[in-house]
Amino acid sequence: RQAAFRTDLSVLLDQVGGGKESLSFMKRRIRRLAPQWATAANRLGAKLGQRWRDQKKILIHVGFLTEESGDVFSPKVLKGGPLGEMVQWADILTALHVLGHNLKISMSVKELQGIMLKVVFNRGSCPLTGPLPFDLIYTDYHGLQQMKQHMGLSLKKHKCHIRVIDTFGTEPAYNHEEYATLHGYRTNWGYWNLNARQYMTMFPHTPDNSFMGFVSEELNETEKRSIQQNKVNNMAVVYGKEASMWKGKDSFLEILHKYMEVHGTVYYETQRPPEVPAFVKNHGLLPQHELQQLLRKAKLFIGFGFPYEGPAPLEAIANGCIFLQPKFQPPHSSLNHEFFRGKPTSREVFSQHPYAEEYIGRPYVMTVDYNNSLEFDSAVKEIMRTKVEPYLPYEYTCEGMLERVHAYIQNQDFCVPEPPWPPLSSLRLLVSQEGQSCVEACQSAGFICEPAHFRFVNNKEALRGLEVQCEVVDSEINHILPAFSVMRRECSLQREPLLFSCAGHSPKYRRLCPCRDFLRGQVALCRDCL
Ligand code: U2F
Repeated sequence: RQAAFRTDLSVLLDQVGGGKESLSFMKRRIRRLAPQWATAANRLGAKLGQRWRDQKKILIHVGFLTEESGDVFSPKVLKGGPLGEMVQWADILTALHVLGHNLKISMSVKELQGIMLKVVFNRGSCPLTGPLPFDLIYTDYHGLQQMKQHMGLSLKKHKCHIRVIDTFGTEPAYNHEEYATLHGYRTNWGYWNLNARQYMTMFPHTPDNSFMGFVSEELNETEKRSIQQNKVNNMAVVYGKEASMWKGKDSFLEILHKYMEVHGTVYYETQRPPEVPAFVKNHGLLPQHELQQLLRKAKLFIGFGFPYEGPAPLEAIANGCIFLQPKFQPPHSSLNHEFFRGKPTSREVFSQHPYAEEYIGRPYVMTVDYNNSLEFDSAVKEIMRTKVEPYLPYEYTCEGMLERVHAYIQNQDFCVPEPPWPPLSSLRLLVSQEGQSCVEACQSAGFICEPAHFRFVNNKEALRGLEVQCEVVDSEINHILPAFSVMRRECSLQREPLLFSCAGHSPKYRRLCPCRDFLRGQVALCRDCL
């Protein structure tokens, strides 16, 4: 069947159910952004014209909100706990619904079992042994574990249909069970032996994974103009809804307060948290739409290092603020920071919000060394002088997210060995420097690493084409391959396709890197990808 765009979200809102604060938060968000999604659906509809879109049967099982996973998130929704994951799931549900797919949604193991039982009843076929009644399954690491328990071996058989929503991403070396175990990449999460592109992240962290994202506020021209007229040049909002995020930040707050009125949205029960200085105007945790109003007036949104990589800086910039954040030197990673420890990635994080730094940058984002109080001081002064317009990268608009999810759903196929998407026309073969990853090598040439293209460059012809001097060409299981050592004139190809990795690097090796072009503002897609 052909999928038809939907602009009415009432069926979706009924499907999400209720009771828990996390679900109420998601429903409020879905309702609030409904007009924005409707406009986006119409625009994307016009852009795609008469193109056929398959309607898919999709199961969505949100594992981290189930009681069985411990659900630590729901009780903290109104108390300053993380909301980023709920923002993203609300937007994923909306995007799939708006694109016109057939959704079954489960937020508890009981619902999951109910859905599976209904399938048995309606079709007379058992999901444990028969064909999978879904084209796609969106879940997370908790959900994956639960589905393994309840579907047993059949999950393995249907693995290629799964998509795992994974905020910070999973690199191939951590995902391959045997390799991870043998080489010290074993963590709490990885080792599912999926194709690494089946993990979908919140920001485009490593191109080894697919970038799912979420959306932010969009403003029309009238709103943009009125925001610019009503900006209060000396008003700052601090990023951090939990008091602990303010701990030890007094000296920066003092400097900031020399120039600006400082606002906060820190959760508190009865008394002002001691971490928040008396001169700060604390509004308490605000509902999302009230936070947006506050950001519309403010000139500066300032981060103190935590939380990492959340949605709020994008919302601030979309509402015309400049985001000031600390540089991390040395970078934070799973090797040296508690928060990242045990996460299946060795990505190094060079600032609180690398996406804001690398993809948005000045004048909207200023990343400075907070240990240097002069630098900090002059950044604040510069921000007060600088005029910016509200800005939102296309990939974080509703239309951008719909376009990307549409492209994935219609084209990404992990069930066939040689999928034709992304098209080969987008491939640009490059060689990395020694010690450089393919993420960096492609980036420095204005491209992005495309793991789907490794299979085209993992051969002798590619080495010959590059005029690499190889005395031997062998094939091994190692996540930095294909690569060669100049010194030793050794060339190695990759024997395990699951270990094709953009992220890997090694000091002695130059890597063969399959890069591709990308659309401006939509890094997930190449020029011929749509
Ligand atoms: C990130 O999670 P957080 O929830 O801490 O991320 P934030 O950037 O603070 O923002 C989440 C949402 O909270 C909303 C705001 C954002 O959409 O509109 N909000 C609000 O409704 N009221 C307020 O007063 C203040 C903010 C990240 F997303 C997670 O993946 C990580 O686990 C976490 C830790 O790094 O950081």
